[in-house]
Amino acid sequence: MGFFSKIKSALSKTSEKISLSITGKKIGENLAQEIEDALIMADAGVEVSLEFSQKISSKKFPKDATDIDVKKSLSDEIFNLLKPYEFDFFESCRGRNPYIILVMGVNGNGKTTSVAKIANIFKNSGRRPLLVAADTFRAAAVEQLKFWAEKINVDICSGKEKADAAGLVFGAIEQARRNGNDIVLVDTAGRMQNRDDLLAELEKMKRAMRKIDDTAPHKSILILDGLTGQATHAQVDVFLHKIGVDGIIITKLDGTAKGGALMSLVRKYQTPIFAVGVGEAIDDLKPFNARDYADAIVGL
Ligand SMILES: Nc1nc2c(ncn2[C@@H]2O[C@H](COP(=O)(O)OP(=O)(O)OP(=O)(O)O)[C@@H](O)[C@H]2O)c(=O)[nH]1
Ligand SMILES: [Mg+2]
Repeated sequence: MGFFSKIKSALSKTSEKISLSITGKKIGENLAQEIEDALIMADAGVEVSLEFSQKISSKKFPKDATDIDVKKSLSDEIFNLLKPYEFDFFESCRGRNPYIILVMGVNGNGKTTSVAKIANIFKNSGRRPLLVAADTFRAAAVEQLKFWAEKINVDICSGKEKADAAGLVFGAIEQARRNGNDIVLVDTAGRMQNRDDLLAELEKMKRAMRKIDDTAPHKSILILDGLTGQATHAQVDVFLHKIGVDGIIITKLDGTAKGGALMSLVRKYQTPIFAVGVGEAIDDLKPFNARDYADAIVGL
């Protein structure tokens, strides 16, 4: 399935209300209010929702304009907001060998699954990823990553339960160098943004990488759960300022009615969107495409 049909079905819970707010409606004062309400319900944020609904209501539509024209107009606003944050993540991961990617985020957001999905895309483009099971807190976490590594047939480096994650990462990069892995993907333990001790552990992992390559990590990705909607802002705040984030991945867009949160996120934090998760299967991670997202979310 192409990105558009996939994102369209994934976003259907979010787009339903936005689309209904426009479908069959006459262009006028009420329409703007309904669009604003629908966008707010979708977690697009008050600022964006108000701005876009005002733009639509002040726009001079031709007399014979239909609800499709309104949808196209709203889609264009959303597109213009998001386009600058579309990012060719997979192509960008070049120029360092191995290219080291740190994946982090709050518990259960989809880190491990995303690591597997990312690795699979790299593998299919002819690269040789090494997965690092740096979530050493839980034996089950290592098993979960091993399951994926086997399934997609990529290399994995894991240590003992409760092993020091930073030491493991250091060893993994050495292993990658020896064995010719050109991508190192570090899966880390879930950590709440209010746990300073766990955030410090991430810093320690970064220092361990830098003993080998002082430009590492080459990408730090924050994984956000689409079900959390705008409440992800608190997570972005902390990871951005305390650890550093190069880009975000929003998972579980397929299960949420809050898929508009992408709009409030980029408006507030201006972070690139590396990819979106649209399901549990291995190929359910897609590079973000602003046009398709915008059309899908208004129900075009
Ligand atoms: N529907 C759907 N489910 C997803 C998506 N991404 C991840 N999941 C599911 O979310 C659950 C948690 O995913 P994990 O990858 O284990 O999350 P995690 O961040 O590694 O979790 P911890 O290591 O416990 O912090 C799993 O059941 C995944 O299958 C997605 O895009 N869509
Ligand atoms: Mg995990």
